[in-house]
This record gives sequence, structure tokens and C-alpha cells, in this order.
Amino acid sequence: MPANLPPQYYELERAFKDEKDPHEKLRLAQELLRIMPKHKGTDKLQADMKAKISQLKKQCDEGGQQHGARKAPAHDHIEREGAGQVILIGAPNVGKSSLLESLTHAKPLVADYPYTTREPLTGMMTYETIQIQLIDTPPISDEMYEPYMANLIRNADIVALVCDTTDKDCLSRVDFVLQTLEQKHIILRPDLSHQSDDPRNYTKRTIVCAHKAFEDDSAAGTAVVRGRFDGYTVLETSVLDDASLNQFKKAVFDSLGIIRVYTKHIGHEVALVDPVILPSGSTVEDAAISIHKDFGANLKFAKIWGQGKFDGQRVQRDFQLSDGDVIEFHI
Ligand SMILES: Nc1nc2c(ncn2[C@@H]2O[C@H](COP(=O)(O)OP(=O)(O)OP(=O)(O)O)[C@@H](O)[C@H]2O)c(=O)[nH]1
Ligand SMILES: [Mg+2]
Repeated sequence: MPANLPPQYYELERAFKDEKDPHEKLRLAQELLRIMPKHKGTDKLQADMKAKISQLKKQCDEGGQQHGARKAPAHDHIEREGAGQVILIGAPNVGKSSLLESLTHAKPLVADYPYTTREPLTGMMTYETIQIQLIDTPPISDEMYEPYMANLIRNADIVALVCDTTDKDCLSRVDFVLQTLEQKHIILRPDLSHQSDDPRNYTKRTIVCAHKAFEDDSAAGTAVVRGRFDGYTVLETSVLDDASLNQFKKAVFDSLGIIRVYTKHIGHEVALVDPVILPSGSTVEDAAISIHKDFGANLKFAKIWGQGKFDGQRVQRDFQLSDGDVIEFHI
């Protein structure tokens, strides 16, 4: 039986064959399997691709050390910590490290000359009752692009694209960053509603920092950044302005698409600490399962406290939760 593969399959297969980076090759293999029509004629092709995927997974786990190849760079992947992972990227000297320094306890090198940051550095940013991980990165310019950046960006939950509003070449520098990433098939978008038709492309939710704002020479730059990034969340930020940093934290939280739910024991007061983090739209059942799968199975009903509810309102397992809800499980 003929395989009848769609044209985009062949395009993706070419990219897969040319790709050298095992992580990216794995991603392309998984995408090939996903778009492959599933019928008798593709049985063998599916089996071959599954074998390639498991071989690539092994190779990635071993750090790309097959056949004496050099170990993949250690920065290729940064383990996610906290409620979400945000990667700060941008042209040289725009203030990425300064943002990390102001928003977390990390101590990056900050200097008034470009190419200060040579390696990624992480820090934890506190937003109300949760911690969100930030990654500071080396700059992207015509003189510098670290190959591990593509994987770091793909793995992060959201991108914070930092622009220097006091730099008259701000736009051409940020456009260079966008073009460089597009060549690596990473497309930065305000949300994920417009996925590219090209299956090689990876869309990343992005917020934009019009940084070094509120300076004498930053107003024009801020307007230019706003114009260029119409439709995006554009935040005026300055390390000298705490309110702007708090707005950044809130915008990051809103973009992560998560909710915080606090659990309480029957007959106890609630402590608004250590919330359960769930994707927006999660239900009472999702919250119960996230604690323990037996909990989900045995759940009879729950009581809820939160905005727009009666205190202790009795709800069923399919009830949709909101950020900040307090929940008491009854099993
Ligand atoms: N006025 C003003 N200056 C800032 C602000 N944030 C950073 N700077 C300055 O901008 C310069 C560059 O800051 P860095 O944080 O090192 O910039 P970077 O983007 O990490 O630079 P690279 O690592 O070289 O890419 C330093 O002189 C900072 O003091 C800000 O909000 N306002
Ligand atoms: Mg830096």
C-alpha cells in the first residue's frame, strides 16, 4: 500500500536529515511521526521513525557522547524550577543581566560595555506566593550567537525580549535577534494562536521589555518599540523603578497561563503559601490528581473559597478553578 505522505513531510524529512544537533533532530523526528498518516502503508515508516526516536533519546540522555563525539554543551538544557521558566534574551548591553540582578538574588556581571555575559545564569523571582525561574543569557548579535540558545529558548515557558530604549539602533538590533532565531526556526509571537504552517517552526510566547525606560533619552525609543511590537505585551521597565519591575512580574505570571490554588484541611484555617500550580482552565479533579492520583479517584466533592463564590461553596469534580481559589477536598 502506498504511503501517501503529505508534501510538508518531505520538507521536514530533509530538515531532519540535515540536522546535526541531536536535541533538534529528536524534535524533528517526533514531529515527523506526528504528521505521518497512520495506516497500513506507513507501518514500516512509523516503526523506523520510532526506532530513530528512541536512539536519539538515548543519545540526548548520554549528552551526545556517541561514537566519541564531544559532550553536548552543559548549557543546552536548564532544569525548570518553580512555577515557570522565563528566558531573558536580546542584543548586547540592553540590560538583561541587570533585570536578573534586580528581580532575583542572582549576582550576574553587569557592565556598561557589550558582551559581558558569557554563560547563562539563573535566578528565582518571587511573585506574591510563588517563585518563577529567570534565565539570563549571552547576547545575540552579528558577532555572537551561542548555538545552545535555540534549545534553551525552546525549553523555556516564555521569552522576555529585552530592548534598550536609549539606543538609537535598538530596532535594527532587535530585528537581528528575531531574524537569527527565525533561521533556527524559532518564531517569537505574543501568543500561540498563530502557529506557523512550517512544521519545523517552533512558536514561543514572548513579552517585550522596553528597557531603560523613564530616562531623558528613552521616550522616542519606547514609542518605536511599541510600534514594532504591536499586539505584544510591551512593558516599560527600568531597574531604577520598582513599580515597573512589579509590573514585569505580573505580566510574566499572566503570560505563563497558570493558576495558583491553595489547599486546606477540613476544619483548619488556610495558609496562603505553597499553592498548587495548575494550567489555567484546570478543574477540581485536576487539582486532586496533581496531589495524588488516588485522591482524584476517590474524590466525592470539594468546597471552594474564592472570588465570585460563596464561602465554602460545594462543587463537583468538573468545576473549573480560578487563580487564588482555596479548595477543601472531601473523599
Ligand atoms: N539607565 C538604565 N541603565 C540600565 C538599566 N538596566 C541596565 N542598565 C545599564 O546598561 C548597561 C548594560 O547592562 P547589562 O545588564 O550588563 O546588559 P546585558 O544585556 O546583560 O549585556 P550583555 O551581557 O553584554 O549582553 C549597564 O551599564 C547597566 O547599568 C536601566 O533600567 N536603566
Ligand atoms: Mg549580561
